[in-house]
Amino acid sequence: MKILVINGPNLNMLGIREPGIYGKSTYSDLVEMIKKRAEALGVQTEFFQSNHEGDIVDKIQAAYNDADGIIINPAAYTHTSIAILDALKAVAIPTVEVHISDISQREDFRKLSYVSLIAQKTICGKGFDGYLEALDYLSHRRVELRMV
Ligand code: CA2
Repeated sequence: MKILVINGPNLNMLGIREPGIYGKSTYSDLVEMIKKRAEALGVQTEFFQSNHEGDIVDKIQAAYNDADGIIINPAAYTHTSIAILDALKAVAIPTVEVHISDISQREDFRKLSYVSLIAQKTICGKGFDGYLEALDYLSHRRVELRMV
């Protein structure tokens, strides 16, 4: 099973600024943490971070017939990008949306998420652990599908 982990704009800055909202750990810490859990679960992972909407759309399209699941934190594009929503709809790969912060408790403009319209599950406000929960969910979902 292969899971593609996509992070959107500015998440490469994790640990460098705004530790009060996003924590002190870096993007590489996040990747290492997910890799460790993936190894324990026997799941293959691929990581992609971009500050560019079209590059994220290209990556989602490239996942068609390649990835079995997508974990995505679209960052600010969560609240604006119909293009990312459409790409996820087009590839129809089981998707979990993750946000480090609780977007429901922040500014009003963060309350709308286009990706939530397609995601099987949305995890908010659990910090980096949200990505691990998403990985667990997608890998267990595979077991359930096998049993059907
Ligand atoms: O809580 C999340 O994970 C967000 O997706 C993060 C986005 C924000 O636009 C969403 O509303 C919620 C922002 C990511 C920016 O990350 C930074 C990290 C360190 C320093 C500055 C920004």
